[in-house]
This record gives sequence, C-alpha cells and structure tokens, in this order.
Amino acid sequence: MAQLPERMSTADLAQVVEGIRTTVRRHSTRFERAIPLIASENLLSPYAKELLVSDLHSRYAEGLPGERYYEGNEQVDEVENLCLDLARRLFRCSFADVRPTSGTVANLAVLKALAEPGDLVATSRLADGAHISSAGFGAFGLRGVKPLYYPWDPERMTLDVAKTREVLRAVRPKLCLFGLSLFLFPMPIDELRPTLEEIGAVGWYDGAHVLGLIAGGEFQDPLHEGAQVLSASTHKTLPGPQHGILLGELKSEETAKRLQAGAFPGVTSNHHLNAMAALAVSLAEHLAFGRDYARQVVRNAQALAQALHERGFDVLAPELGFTRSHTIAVRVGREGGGEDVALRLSRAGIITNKNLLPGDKSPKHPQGIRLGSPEVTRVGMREKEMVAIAELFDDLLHKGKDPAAVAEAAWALKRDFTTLQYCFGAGEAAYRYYDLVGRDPA
Ligand code: DSN
Repeated sequence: MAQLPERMSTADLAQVVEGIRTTVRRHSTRFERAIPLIASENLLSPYAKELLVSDLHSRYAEGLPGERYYEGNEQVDEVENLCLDLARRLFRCSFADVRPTSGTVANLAVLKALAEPGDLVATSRLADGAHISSAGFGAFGLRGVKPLYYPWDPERMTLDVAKTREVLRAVRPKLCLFGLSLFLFPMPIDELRPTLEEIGAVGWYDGAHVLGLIAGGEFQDPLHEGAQVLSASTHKTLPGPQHGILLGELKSEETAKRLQAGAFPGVTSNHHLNAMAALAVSLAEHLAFGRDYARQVVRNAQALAQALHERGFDVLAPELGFTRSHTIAVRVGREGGGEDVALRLSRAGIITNKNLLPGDKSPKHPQGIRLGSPEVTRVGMREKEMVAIAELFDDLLHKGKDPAAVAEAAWALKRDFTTLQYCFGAGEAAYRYYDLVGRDPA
C-alpha cells in the first residue's frame, strides 16, 4: 500500500497528483486491453460522459424542478423535467424521480417512504442472489426493518411460488421486494400479484441489474406485472452514469409524495446534477438504441453460457437455457473456487467477480463466479466473440495455459472492439477507455 511521508512540500504534493493521474491512466489502458465481464458495469456514451465534467458538477439544486432552494436552476430544471419525461416514456410508467444518487440510495428512499422501523419486508437471501441492501448490515439494517426470506428454488434460480404464497399469507409483510444482483430469470411477480393484493402488500422491484433489459423489452415488465415501485441504479444494463432512479405505477398520490420525500430530504441533499443530466442523455439513447442493445446483451450471455458449458464448465441452470438476462453463474469448485478463479482470470486479462451461489456460507470463499455481457456487447461483440472468450477460459482454467499468454490473446480479441456502439456520436467521437485522462505512456 502506498504510504505518504508525514511532512510534504508543495512539490511533493504535485508529484502525488501526477502519480494519481498516471495510475488512473494505467487503469484505463488495462481495461481497454481486458475482457470486462462484471455484470454490474458498463460504459458511458461520449455525450453523457461530457456532461459529467460540465459546470453542473459544481452546482446545487435541492428539491423538485420549479420548487428549488437555490437560485440559478432554470437550466437544471429544464434538463430534469426532460429526464423525468424520458424516464416515464422509456419505462411506460406514470411516476419517476431521478434524484437518488445510486441504487442503494434509491432503495433507502423506498424503505424510508414505505416501511417503518420494526416492519417485516419480504426479500431474497444474499446467497440466493439478493443485493446487500437486503442485509442487516446494509439498507435494511439502517432503516431497522427485518427481512422475511422467500423460499427459494435453487434448480430454477428463482423463488418457490407456492411456498412463497403460504409464507406471505401467514406473515403478511406490508412490503415485498423482488429483484436480485445475481439475476438470471424473471421474478414471478404476476403469479404473486393476487397474493400481494389479498394481503395488502406493496410490490417493490429492485431492477438495477436488468433496467436496460426491461426498457428494451427483453426481460419482464415489473410495473405492469404487479410491482408498484421500481428502484434501480442506472449504469448496468442501462448504460448510463453511476446514479439512481425511482419509477412507479402508484396507486395513490400520497405514495408518490412519500417516495419524493424519501428521495429528498430523506436520503439526499443535492442529487449530483451532472449525473442527472448524463442520465437524461442515456435514457434518450436507450429509447433510440435500447431494443437492439438489450437483445444482443441477452444473446451474448446465452452464447457465452453455452460455449462454457460445452467446454466442461458447470454453468448454472442448463435445462432452462442458463439465463434470460445479461448474467450467467458458473460453479467453479472444480477449478479452484470463486476467489481463486476470479483472481487467476484477472491476471489473464479477464475481469469477473467471485459470487455466492445457493448453499454458500462464506462470502469471501464462495463456489461461484458471476459473468455479464453488458460491456462486451456495448463495444460491439457478438456471439462469435463469446465463443472466443469461452476458449480463453478453457485455455487458462482447464488447459493450464500461461496467464500472460492468455492476457495477450484477450487483447488480440479486444483490439477490434474498443469503440462504443448503441449511442449517438458513436462513429464520430470514437470512444476510448482512456479518452479524457490520456493514455498510459508505458
Ligand atoms: N455491487 C453491484 C453488483 O455488482 O451487483 C450491485 O450494487
């Protein structure tokens, strides 16, 4: 770990700044040369990225458009009203709030608005794929609500509908959270809708991972299947800035007001106006290109899963076609376990993460890795390249090929895929991983 001396001159600090810039350049070049398969990451379009470093970054605008606590917000209001309109249009819904600054903050806003400390909130277990918001050490704990876990069907990698109905009827939670971070298949909300109505529970969907697929018509449509509110981050399969969003088909004006108050002043002050403006661009781009993008994301995930399966990898849910989303899960106990395999892949230029799978006890030593297709699709890769990526896995993890040689082969594959697709300006403003900060001189 870098250690700074206790006393530092201005010249020393200037050197520190240069060092930070160099390190970030090295990071950018590393990612340009790598095969990034983190299911929750994506690349921001040039026009959206430009707005992240605009003057908006320096400003405040608390409250709603037209009802601010600061002056100078006329243009901010114009952009935010557009952003809200684009969000409602893209998700075919009547309510949007684009002020949460992340997915977890959006989840906190929902918990603040729709639950009280001590309430039971139905959700999934972390080992079954839930986000850390559902944990006692996460947003649930912060709001003081208690998780009621859905019975899980590990074969189908989704909740067990019949048993869930029984549990919901017996316990009657007032809020039921659907949505996962290991999100392979749609959640059976439409099947549970009558039960939610019977017990008077609000259906809440965390759509962070699959937001761009929902918008692109490639996954389920939770707000029209029985969920009233959808919370999400905006930078996964929806390739926007790191930000958050609330969407809804709400049953009352009062719920809308509670959610807005949950967002501000509940869990935000300023809402990162630069990111909000970048989100507006990303929503417009997804309206234009999202259907094609979402379709290819799912096809690529399925092609990668199939190619890995054919090479002897234990990809989950083969009878169900492995996945209906951007994500696949691979049990890698035979290859050394999730922690070891993710590290070895990273040294060979393939970026993944270790992941809990059903039955796992230790988050540090899980059996699985999670792979996602959002970023490789964004740079134009298709099914053929997914097969080539599976070959790299096989070479490294089954045939014992040298990691440095695999990393070279990864860059040879990636070299033709370093510009962005599915956005405005893709051709003219050729996107590069190192665009604003420059290239690693090494
Ligand atoms: N940490 C993200 C993920 O990788 O799924 C969710 O916030």
